[in-house]
Amino acid sequence: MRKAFVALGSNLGNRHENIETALVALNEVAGLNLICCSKVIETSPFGVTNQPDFLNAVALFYCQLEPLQLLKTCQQIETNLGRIRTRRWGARTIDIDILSIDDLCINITELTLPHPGIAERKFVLKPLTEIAPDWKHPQTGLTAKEMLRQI
Ligand code: A4P
Ligand code: MG
Repeated sequence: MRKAFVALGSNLGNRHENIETALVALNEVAGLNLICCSKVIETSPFGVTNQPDFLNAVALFYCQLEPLQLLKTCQQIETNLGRIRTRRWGARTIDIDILSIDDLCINITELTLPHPGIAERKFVLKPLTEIAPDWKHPQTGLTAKEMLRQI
């Protein structure tokens, strides 16, 4: 069965509850089973910096969904949790990004895998390294631990 790493972020409303609710909702989907989740960390906003601090976490799931089904599932849960898409990188109740699904490399309009921002985002690499230090980026061959050391 495939394994999917998913990044969660929230900087609006009850941030802890948003992350918790998203994890529960993902785990309730048929074909998704939570294996583990990192600690939730507080991080300064990256990109658009004049917005509240984020809580971030990374979770690992067994995934029987096709990649685009997983994307739609994440987006549906974002919508259910009251996310309103405003500007790119803006404040949000919940953001659910797919970091990777096994070693799949996908580059279509709706979905890029692995997620293109992994190597430059400490708020992703820190929790990813906590739960999977030896996870290897299929294109660069670098592990999570090595990428974290480089930023
Ligand atoms: N998309 C393509 N690949 C993926 C993927 N692997 N996972 C497409 C999820 N979505 C993917 O996403 C925009 C489009 O990306 C979607 O339509 C999907 O088809 P979105 O969630 O609607 O918009 P967004 O999240 O505002 O844009 P983006 O580019 O995903 O931003 P990020 O990368 O999510 O950054 N600072 C801290 N400290 N912590 C954060 O969590 N997050 C962001 C948002 C900015 N700064 C942050 C944090
Ligand atoms: Mg996103």
